[in-house]
Order: sequence, then structure tokens, then C-alpha cells
Amino acid sequence: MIIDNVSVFQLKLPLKKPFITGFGRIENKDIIIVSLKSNGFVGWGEASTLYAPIYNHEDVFTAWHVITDLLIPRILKKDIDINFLEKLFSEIKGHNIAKMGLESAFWDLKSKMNNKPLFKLFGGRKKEIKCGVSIGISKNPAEVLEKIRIAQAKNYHRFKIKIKPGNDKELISLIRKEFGDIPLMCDANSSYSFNNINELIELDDYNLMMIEQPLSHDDIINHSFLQKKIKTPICLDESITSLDKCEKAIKLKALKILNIKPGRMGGLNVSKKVHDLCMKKEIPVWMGGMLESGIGKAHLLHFSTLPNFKIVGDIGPQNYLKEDIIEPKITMSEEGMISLPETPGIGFSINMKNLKKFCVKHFTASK
Ligand code: OSB
Ligand code: MG
Repeated sequence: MIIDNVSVFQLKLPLKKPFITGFGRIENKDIIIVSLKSNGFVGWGEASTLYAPIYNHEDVFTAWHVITDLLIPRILKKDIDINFLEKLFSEIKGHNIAKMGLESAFWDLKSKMNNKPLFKLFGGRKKEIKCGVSIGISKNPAEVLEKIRIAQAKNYHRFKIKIKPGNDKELISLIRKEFGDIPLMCDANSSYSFNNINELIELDDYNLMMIEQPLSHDDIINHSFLQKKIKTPICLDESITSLDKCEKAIKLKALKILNIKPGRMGGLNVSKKVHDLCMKKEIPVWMGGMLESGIGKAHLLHFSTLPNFKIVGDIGPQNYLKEDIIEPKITMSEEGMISLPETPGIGFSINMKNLKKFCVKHFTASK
């Protein structure tokens, strides 16, 4: 397909409440939205960055640079397909979230041109997805308990709490006392080090579904040592940024479960390869999230219909942003499920009024 026009929007989307993790505090979602036009069709994608490099090395400013200065000039006027993008991405090292911004717009565009819902392009089969919730760190444990109570009443299928050193064992013990054996996991966002692994070993008593990314954001080796010492499965997030890293981590037994975030991996194409490798190696995966806007979440929703997404992920109704940029809203049924749209592409329309309202920077280029 020949790309006729590209528009890039830097957005600052206010959260209803700050979201606190082991790496820091998020008050607004600073993202890049990419729209690609070809032959009268428009595809939409999201680079779901943060305001600073606190989750990985990228942020909204580096993604803006990579997308507008490096990627877009190399695709305009060209006849692009996924092989073209794969080659282009291999020439630019890292900057995976930025690549996802462009690639996800490409997939939306391609599925609209093929008149198919996006999930069919990847061979996804599921017609609905179970929802899970991710609950941020709070100084007050009662607040976390209350959030679990509310999520349970809404029939969420899995509960993830954020932890950090000193904010872990007592909280988990309180949750187990109050809610019994609910499907509970925790995400440390790389806030522990190998020197305080005893704190992690103590979490082994609570029958957690998994501990997500306890150690450094780029570590594999120490996760492998830690996994030998605990029976709770380690799930990696931050550390797995390519097919190669995934292969090595599996070889070293550094993980039993993988969080697939297509942004962290550098797009849906490489994520499909990682998904297939994990399926072959019997490593179940689940869909991660980064507090995306509706555009990003819709992409994740479609992708999580693939067969090795065997564990409930961070997929749910969009309710952490004050306002979203898609219509209709992503909603969850009383059974805690989201149905896949059957219309072409991501299956949601863009709320242009809100897109403009939250846009802080705009770039457009035509062939
Ligand atoms: O590590 O999974 C994470 C949010 C921002 C950055 C990193 C993470 C998260 C979440 C929220 O846990 C997941 C979501 O519901 O989108
Ligand atoms: Mg995580």
C-alpha cells in the first residue's frame, strides 16, 4: 500500500487519579497517536509512552523524534507492507514503543482495506476476552482492599496489585485474609534487587498466580537464580524486549509466564513471533497494558484473541482516563468480559473532538 498521508498527534490525557508503581507516579498519559491514510482508508495506532523514561528508556519525546524524524520520512511515497516495516525497524535499534505506534496504525489500515476486524489478520479466534484489573500502590492498604472489593463486584477475573519493597507482604496477607483464594498476582516493576530477595522469597507463602518483574528492568540472569529459589512463577515484563531475549530467558528458566506488551516488543508482528515461541515452549502468556488510550487498548484487545493468551491480562474497560479518544467506549459485560468488535480494523471510531482537545503537538506529511 502507498501511504498518502501521515498525521502524528502528541497527547496529554489526564488520569482520573495518579497511578503509582514501583518505578514512579503517573498523573497523565503522554502518548503519540499515528494515523496513516491510503486510498481513502485511515488506520490508527498508538505509541503508549510515558512522560519520562521511568518504565523503559523511551518516553513521549523520544517516540516523537523517532516517529516524525526517522520512521515517517522513510515510509512516505513507498509501497509498504510488513516486510518493509520489519526491515525498517531492524535498521533503527530499540525504540520499540515508537515502532508500535507506526506498526499498529499500519495493521488497522490493512485490516480496514481487507474489510476484516483486526483480530482476523492474526488468526485470533476468541470472540470475547476476560478482564483483569491492575491496582496501583497506595499508602493506605484499605484503599487497595476497597478497589479489589469494587473490582470483584464487577466480576473482574484476575486481580493484580503493584508492590515495592516495604509495601508487599502485609498488604498481600491482608488481601488473602479478606478475600480468600482469589486469582491474585503482584507486579513489582523492577523495584527489588538481588540483595533483598528474602522479601521476595517470603511472598512464596501466599499462593500468588505469579510475581511480575521483581528485579531490574533489563535483567534475565538474576531472575533465573530467583526462580530456582521460589515456587511462585516469575512473569517477565520489562526485561523481554525482543524475540532473542525471550528465547534466552526461556533457556535460562528465568520465567514461567510472559507478559506480552506489543509496545515493549516493538510491534504486533514481533509479538506474534514471541507468542508462537512461547506456545511451543509451553510458556503461557497474557496481555499487558500501559494505561493506553482506547486506540491502544483496542489493538491489545484484538491481539489477545491468539490461542496462547491463556491467562487473564490487563485488559479491561477504559476507566482510568478522565476522557477517552474513541467511540463507543470499551465496556465490560456483567460477566467481566469484553466482546470483540466485528467491524473492520480496530472496530472503534476516533473522537476527533477529544483528540484535538488533548493534543499538545501535531505533525502532518503528505506524499
Ligand atoms: O508494568 O504492567 C505494567 C501501567 C503503566 C506502566 C506499566 C504497567 C502498567 C500497569 C497497568 O500495570 C496496566 C493497564 O491496565 O493498562
Ligand atoms: Mg508490569
